[in-house]
Amino acid sequence: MAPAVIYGSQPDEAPLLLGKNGIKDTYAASNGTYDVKEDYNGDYRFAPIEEAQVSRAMIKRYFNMMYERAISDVVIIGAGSAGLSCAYHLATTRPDLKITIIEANVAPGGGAWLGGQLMTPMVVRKPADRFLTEIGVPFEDEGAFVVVKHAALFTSTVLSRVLALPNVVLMNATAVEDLIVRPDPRTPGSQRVAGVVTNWTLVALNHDTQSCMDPNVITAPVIISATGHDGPMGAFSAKRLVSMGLLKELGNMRGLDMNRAEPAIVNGTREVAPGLIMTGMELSEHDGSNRMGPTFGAMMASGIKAAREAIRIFETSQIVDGKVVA
Ligand code: AHZ
Repeated sequence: MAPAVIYGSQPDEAPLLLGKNGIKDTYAASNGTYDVKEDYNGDYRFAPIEEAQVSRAMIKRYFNMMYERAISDVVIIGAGSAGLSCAYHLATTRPDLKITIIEANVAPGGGAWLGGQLMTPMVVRKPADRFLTEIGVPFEDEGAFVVVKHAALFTSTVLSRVLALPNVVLMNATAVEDLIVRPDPRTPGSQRVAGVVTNWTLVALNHDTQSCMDPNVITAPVIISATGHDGPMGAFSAKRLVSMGLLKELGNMRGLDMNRAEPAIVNGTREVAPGLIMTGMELSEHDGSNRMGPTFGAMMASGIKAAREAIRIFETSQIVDGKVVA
């Protein structure tokens, strides 16, 4: 049987051939052969590496990815429970679309690593449990709702499913600082959101301490904002729509009512401004709807609805070079 190639075959990354069982063998590489050994009794030996190979392995992939995604099909702002659910549904339904997720935090997942009051279980009201079944998250059935034993089981599963999809990239530690707007060819006289303005989050947090540090841009015919309710980073697009005159005023998130809040978020998920779909708790700030507190079904269902809205835009628009032209 031919040995398995376990490293890339780029000239700056020696292709390594894995021997029988991968336990100990001689590795053949373009620059010679060497021994490795998987020995946990004090003689574990790695294949050799040059520091520059590590740098180049990262740099070329990351910057090729940025180059390629400068024009994306869909940008999702925020990788919380709504943004990730949206990314999963959209990327699996439309594998032809290049979906780029921008997450300001180093750790994707937003507020979905815990349930409520820093407790671990996650409550999901039916029928949103169907999404858990689809992505393979086990739960306990309590009748009208289900409970995942740890919120992190949901978040790590949806995150790993999303990241494994070939049409999705995630740029974390990257903040959306502004929106690109152009005259809307579909509605004369109105503005269309046509992309995002980004910066490394650590740079975005330091605009007041340094001289001008200009941003980068990504254009896309559809932007999906999933930045959560107001907070240090939240409700970004809703607030920006107000400050640039595309929304009169914020509705402001109302007090907690689980029964009103969850359907309001799911059913209200829509294209709130041409080119900009809003999902998850950011919508409560835009529309002035209630919060639901620690029940997460609406985040999953709103994410799915946002994905469906995006598909509708693709099916009804003429798009050239990442721009809606008609
Ligand atoms: O870091 C933010 C988080 O991961 C990210 N984000 C915010 N602003 C950003 C920006 N650029 C890039 N300018 C940005 N990323 O967006 C993510 C939002 O995730 P979240 O978990 O805060 O929001 P969600 O709507 O997905 O889930 C809300 C969960 C809540 S809050 C709540 C309540 O308070 O009642 N109830 C539920 C279920």
